[in-house]
Amino acid sequence: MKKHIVVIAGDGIGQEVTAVGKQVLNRIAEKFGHEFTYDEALIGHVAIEATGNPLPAETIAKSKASDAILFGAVGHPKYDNDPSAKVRPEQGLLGIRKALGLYANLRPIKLFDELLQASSIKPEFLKGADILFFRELTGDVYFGERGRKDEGSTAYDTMIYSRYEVERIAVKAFEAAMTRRKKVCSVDKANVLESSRLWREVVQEVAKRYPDVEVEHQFIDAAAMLLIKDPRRFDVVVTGNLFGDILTDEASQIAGSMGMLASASVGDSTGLYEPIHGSAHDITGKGVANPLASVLSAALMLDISFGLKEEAEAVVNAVDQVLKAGYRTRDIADSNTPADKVLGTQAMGEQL
Ligand code: GGG
Repeated sequence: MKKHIVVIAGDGIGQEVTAVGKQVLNRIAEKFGHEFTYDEALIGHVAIEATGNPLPAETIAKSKASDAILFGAVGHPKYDNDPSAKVRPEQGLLGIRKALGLYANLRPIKLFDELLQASSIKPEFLKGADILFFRELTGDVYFGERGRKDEGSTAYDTMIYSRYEVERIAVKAFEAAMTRRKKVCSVDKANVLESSRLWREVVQEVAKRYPDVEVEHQFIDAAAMLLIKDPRRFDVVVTGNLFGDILTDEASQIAGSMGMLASASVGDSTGLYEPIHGSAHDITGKGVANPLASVLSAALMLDISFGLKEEAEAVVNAVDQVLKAGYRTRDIADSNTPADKVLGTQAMGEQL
């Protein structure tokens, strides 16, 4: 199979982890007789530095012309400490999702057995946890009208959803549930927010088309609590952009680390595959970032965009084997990990 992949490594550790994700894709191509070609494109802070624009037109054009995108991360601390900055790296990521119509962000929470002890949650509440999050990605407060008024002393962001936007993500979630344990939990804040009341109404309508799927609705505050208290009660979770962003960072603790969570953004155009973690400037350039989220994102690409199930499984199995052999990056190491088994980014990649 011939496929053309655009690598958008972005900022901070995005560069380091994406290099390992690409290496793994190359090994798969060699082993299974595929031909993967690559191009590179800029986004985020590195794009602002090079062009003044966090999402250059060339990046969109290359992405649209590709079969899949291997993405790293965006962000830079200089903008975090400058709330008045008009141009920000995150505009690149939000912009590319919108430009490509990538409205569904799949975030599998996969707990490898070997990492049971690495999690912040007690193993007896955790073993067997397996959740697939659907985070809506092109609506909500991230894209609603925002601004300042009263001479800058009041700020607002608008949480907005249309029936169409909710329906299409709900359908994706229910379809996925049909292939899993047939349970959907929809998360909103319908006791307070009008956009959440529409969300719940539409999810209830979609649910009628899937009588075999058990549906529950949880408020975001309760869902955040239940995720830690009893993660095994969840199968598919569907929620909006902001709630999904927050809940999946929380859920990363089920998998042991943010460095373990992959994601797939899909919709109207080329799929984009990225770790859920950001640019992590505190560890950038130190060679210690966990590359496994990028590697597992590459596995999602093989499966979802290319339909290469066996190849995707080979990647997941390789990660499993490396963990079984005791190798850890420092975010998933614990006091029982021998020093010679704690590896840096590249060395971890070489074990796969
Ligand atoms: N790889 C994920 C990433 O770069 N995250 C940083 C970020 O700006 N995230 C915002 C979002 O995911 O909506």
